[in-house]
Amino acid sequence: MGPGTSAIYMIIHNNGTDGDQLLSAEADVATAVELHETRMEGGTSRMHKLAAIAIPARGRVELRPGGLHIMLLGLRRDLKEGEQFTATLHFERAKTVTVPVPVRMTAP
Ligand SMILES: [Cu+2]
Repeated sequence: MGPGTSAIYMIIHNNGTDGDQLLSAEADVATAVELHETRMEGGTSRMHKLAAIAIPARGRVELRPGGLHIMLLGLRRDLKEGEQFTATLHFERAKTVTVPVPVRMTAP
């Protein structure tokens, strides 16, 4: 997505009876991690920083190219296809969740 940046995509499930919110994320491969949403505006896609991503009760939210994503900014090193790093997600209710993130290259 540009030099020194990348994005994390995943599906977040909430099996609970209460809604939850993803509040922030961390990954040691990046100096900054932000919650983003890509939206089309006047024919061009632009990314917006979000304060949180809501996960509905007994529902799921898909983070995917062209939509919601976790943005990695200021990568500390090149990410290589096939490697894996760890991301830490902070939720309002579920608290801290650590997930493995496999690296895949996508066409620019
Ligand atoms: Cu982004």
